[in-house]
Amino acid sequence: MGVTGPPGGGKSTLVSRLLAAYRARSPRVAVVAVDPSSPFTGGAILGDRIRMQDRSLDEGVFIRSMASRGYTGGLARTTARVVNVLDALGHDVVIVETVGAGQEEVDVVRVAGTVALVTVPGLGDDIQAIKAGILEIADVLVVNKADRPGADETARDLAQMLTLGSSRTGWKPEIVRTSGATGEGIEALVRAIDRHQAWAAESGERERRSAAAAREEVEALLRDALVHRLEDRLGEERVRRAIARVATRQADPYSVVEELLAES
Ligand SMILES: Nc1nc2c(ncn2[C@@H]2O[C@H](COP(=O)(O)OP(=O)(O)OP(=O)(O)O)[C@@H](O)[C@H]2O)c(=O)[nH]1
Ligand SMILES: [Mg+2]
Repeated sequence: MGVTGPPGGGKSTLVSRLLAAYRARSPRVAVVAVDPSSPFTGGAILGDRIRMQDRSLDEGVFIRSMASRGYTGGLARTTARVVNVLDALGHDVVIVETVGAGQEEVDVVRVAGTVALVTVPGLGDDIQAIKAGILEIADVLVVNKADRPGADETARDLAQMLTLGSSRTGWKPEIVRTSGATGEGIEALVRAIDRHQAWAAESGERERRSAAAAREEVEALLRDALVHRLEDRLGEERVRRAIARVATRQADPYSVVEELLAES
C-alpha cells in the first residue's frame, strides 16, 4: 500500500503505527520510504529511522529509505522493483511512503494496491493543490493530526471535493480521522484499508492495477532497450546529429524519428 501526502503531514508517524498494527497479524512487514529531497545520508532519512526506531529492532520488519534526488523519471520503476522483491521475499504487507508533491509521486503510488492520502487540518490552499493532482488516486483519505483543531472541517472539505469529482473505478474513498501522536483512529484506518483491499479483490480492480503496472514496467524497459538498440545500429553520433537538427529548428522531431527508424 502507498502512504502519500504533503511534507510533514505525519506520514512516517502513521506508517510506524500501521507497522505495529500489521505486524500484529503478519509475520513480515516492509516499509519503503521514498525521500524526494534528501541525498543518501540526509537528515530526513535519519529522522525516519529514528521515528520508526521502535519498530526497527523487530526481525519481522524491514525498513528501507530510498533517496530520489537524481533519479527523476526512474523512481517509479525502481520503487516498483523494490516492492516486487520485498513481495517475493515473503512480506505480507509492503508500505511505500512518499511525499505527494508531483507527478513522480503519483507514479510511485501507482505501484500500490491501496493508496492512503494523508492530509492535516487547516491546510486550506494545500487542499486545493491536492485536489488538482493526487486526490483522484486516493483510495482512503486520512485527516491526520486530528488531535488539532479543524479536523472535522477538513474532513467536510474533502467529502465535498469527492462529490465534485467523478470516480474512475466506482470506489468511493473513505475519510478517516487519525492521530499518529495519540494512536487515535489507527484501527479505523486499518479497517478502511482492509475494506478497500477486499473491494479491489472482488471488483477486479486489483487485477486491473497489476496489469497496468506490469504493462507500464514492460513498456518502459522495451522503450529503453529499443532506443539503445537503435543507437547501437546507427551510432550515437548519428542520433546526436539528428537531435541537434531539431534543436536548431532545421528539422521537426517527427521527421527525425521517421528518418532514424527508416535508417536502422
Ligand atoms: N500533533 C500531531 N503531530 C503529529 C502527528 N503525527 C505526526 N506529528 C508530528 O508532525 C511532524 C512530522 O511528522 P512525520 O511523521 O515526520 O511526517 P511526514 O509526513 O513523514 O514528514 P516528511 O516525510 O518529512 O514529509 C513530527 O514533528 C511529528 O511528531 C499527529 O497526529 N498529531
Ligand atoms: Mg516521512
